[in-house]
Amino acid sequence: MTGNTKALSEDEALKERSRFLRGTIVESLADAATGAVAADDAKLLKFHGTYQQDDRDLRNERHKQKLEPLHSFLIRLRMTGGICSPEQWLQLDKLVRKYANESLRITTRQTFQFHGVYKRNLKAAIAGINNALLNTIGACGDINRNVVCHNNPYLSPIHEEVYEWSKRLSDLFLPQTRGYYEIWLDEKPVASFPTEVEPFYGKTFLPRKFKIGVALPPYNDIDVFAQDLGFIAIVEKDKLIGFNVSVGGGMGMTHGDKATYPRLGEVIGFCPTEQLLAVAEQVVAIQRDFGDRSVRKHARFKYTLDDRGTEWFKQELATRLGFPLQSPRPFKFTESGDRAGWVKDKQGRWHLNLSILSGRIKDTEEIAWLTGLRKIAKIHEGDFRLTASQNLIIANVSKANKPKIQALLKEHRIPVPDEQWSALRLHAISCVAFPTCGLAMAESERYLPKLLDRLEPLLKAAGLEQQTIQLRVTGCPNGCARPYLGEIALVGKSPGHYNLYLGAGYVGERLNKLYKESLTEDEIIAVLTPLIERYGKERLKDEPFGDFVIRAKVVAEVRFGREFHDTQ
Ligand code: SRM
Ligand code: SF4
Repeated sequence: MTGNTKALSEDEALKERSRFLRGTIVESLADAATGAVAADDAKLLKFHGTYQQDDRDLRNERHKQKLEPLHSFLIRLRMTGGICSPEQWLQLDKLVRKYANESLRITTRQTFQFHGVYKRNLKAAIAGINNALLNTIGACGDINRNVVCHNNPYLSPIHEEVYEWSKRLSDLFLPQTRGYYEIWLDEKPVASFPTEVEPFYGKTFLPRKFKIGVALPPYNDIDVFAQDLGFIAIVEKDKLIGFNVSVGGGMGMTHGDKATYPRLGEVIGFCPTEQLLAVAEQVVAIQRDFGDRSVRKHARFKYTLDDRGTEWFKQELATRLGFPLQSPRPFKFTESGDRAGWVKDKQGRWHLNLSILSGRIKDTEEIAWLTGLRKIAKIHEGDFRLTASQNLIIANVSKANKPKIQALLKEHRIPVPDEQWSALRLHAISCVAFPTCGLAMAESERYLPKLLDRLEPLLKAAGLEQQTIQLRVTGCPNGCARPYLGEIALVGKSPGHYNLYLGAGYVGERLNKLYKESLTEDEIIAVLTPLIERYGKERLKDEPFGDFVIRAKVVAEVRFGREFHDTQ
């Protein structure tokens, strides 16, 4: 590969010698003396869609008792555009009750995660997912991840067509190694590994994770500018004519390290539909060949672009394609996030948008989410759609089935969002964080309900209950809930302390800015109270909160990722 001359990172050597991601995973899984796998295998397992974790609630206590951490694994599925059938739902439900912590978790990339799978159950769980005709390959690791797509293909034939393109994009970047099938599905080993090839990725795959998303204006429900590669569908005279191409989005950064920053994708051109796959392939190939393979913190595509310049990139892309991209076509996003409650489409079918806080589907004392949705899956004739805001659509419900589903929702106390719900709650997103995430610095998923309970009265008092404000919470700066696109965002700094960011664009078109550092909950409320009061009184007609805080000079506008850390 071309690009860097610096020493390669250890991860590159590991990929190279891994025999196409096999490593010693089989031996690690068989080692009953520990709940963990060998360190190298833990890295390789990511490419297979699973992460080794430990229960952080128990970490100190087990350390004191000289026990090894309580290891378990998360499993992440690959599920393009977040679609699964009722049969698949039922099989996943069965698997999480048998092998995981009895919960399904909808992620911010429209797929499911299982948490709490012990090593001894890992193979059976992954095999079970494959039996459900789903898989986990390439859901994590230095590879193209789950392709996200606008969330309801039934809305129109064009929605369906755009979804089909996202599936093709996903298939284009699937790894070819048989290692996955040998390890998890007992496929006969390939006789001689040197003859196996990864035609696109090669032995070392990509320098870092890579993410693709497809949006269909006016909805930016997938945060297309947060994707390494975003496609914006362009429709003329009711016909899909092609896609604008956005490059270099990404959220991750490290507190206090200005060399790392979130960045929004730039729209660099337009391609007709028939060129889409060629464009995607060459964009990813440029990152494969020029991305930084020495310093992993600097290995994302956004840094390749900023280091070499967008003009260089456009030129390189045109050379590889044999043609330049056309000029971008006009488009306008006016909506982001999900709709709420029952929606009827043009064919008279119903779609129920359920709001699931942090995407966690489990039975609690208040709501029997897992049981209720299992019963619904048993009678549902349409399918399920997961959204990039961690919500669920029970899609394609017939008029006859609607009352049956309504009865099951009621029986299991599953709330249907209506006009009584605060718009803040409907749009809030949070990452997982404690107890499973090894990188969490503060609570996130477990903190969101409490935070909402304190923020909602402030909005009510200001007459803003129905005003959508994008709220994002994460337990660390890695950005898994895309916090730098929150009009209000809290990013964990240390237990109970958060950095407060304000001012992102309502439809994901502008990053936010650090406003206050390391606040406790009481400090967060104290800081937000006067801002929300002012917004209630001084906002212009239809002015989103993110725009207001910039107009009111509370924070400065961030135009480029590189300016993210600049002081005002
Ligand atoms: Fe993420 C790492 C969870 C979406 C940026 N992310 C992790 C790990 C695996 C922690 C780890 O490396 O040990 C987290 C597991 C927590 C757990 O216990 O489940 C984790 N990320 C998640 C999920 C489950 C959050 C959620 O609440 O839904 C999301 C799974 C998405 C999926 O289905 O594929 C998730 N992660 C994201 C997103 C949002 C997106 O893709 O739209 C981002 C920001 C966009 C981006 O990639 O720039 C994101 N995750 C990261 C990063 C920072 C990457 C960087 O460029 O610096 C890390 C850390 C890393 O890779 O080193 C990370
Ligand atoms: Fe973990 Fe940080 Fe991602 Fe939250 S943002 S899931 S704490 S890595």
